[in-house]
Amino acid sequence: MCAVAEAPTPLVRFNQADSQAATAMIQACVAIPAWQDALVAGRPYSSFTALKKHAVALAATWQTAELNQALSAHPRIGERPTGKSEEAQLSRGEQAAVNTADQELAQALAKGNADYEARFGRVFLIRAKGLSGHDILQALQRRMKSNPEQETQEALEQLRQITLLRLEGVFLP
Ligand code: 2AL
Repeated sequence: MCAVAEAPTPLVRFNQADSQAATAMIQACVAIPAWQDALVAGRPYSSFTALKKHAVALAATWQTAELNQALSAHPRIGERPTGKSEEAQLSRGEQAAVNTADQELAQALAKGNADYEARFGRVFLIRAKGLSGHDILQALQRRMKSNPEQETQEALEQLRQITLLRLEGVFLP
């Protein structure tokens, strides 16, 4: 018999790494250093479920300041980043169903983004995974009718969902 050593799971690596390496594993989930630090400080986790529970509880405290901080990791819908950074790669995957070759759609999204930024003062944020460009445009037009407070809550909810999706991508590859 030949015992083959199994590669450690991402959770085991996360639990055992030094703080810097552990932070690097989850950094691209959301650009909020306080969330990253608290998640790392909460180690070790007995399961991904336990880790996720802590991540969700931390995210529930986010307000406008955190939302603005996080937007650096979320390029505009329709402006798929070409970079090699982990954030850029994740974003490309999430926006994969947005057909940027459709000129009419691309123009409508660009105008929608500009209108949204003029009204709310920050980039339009949506959990894009699985949504077509038309779905996203529809959501943008619906959310343009919200008042600023409602829309901040909606954007925060979208940010929490993107963060969780990215976290699942790290630990349940
Ligand atoms: C994004 C992004 O990069 N990934 C995603 O789900 N949403 N950006 C955005 N402005 O909503």
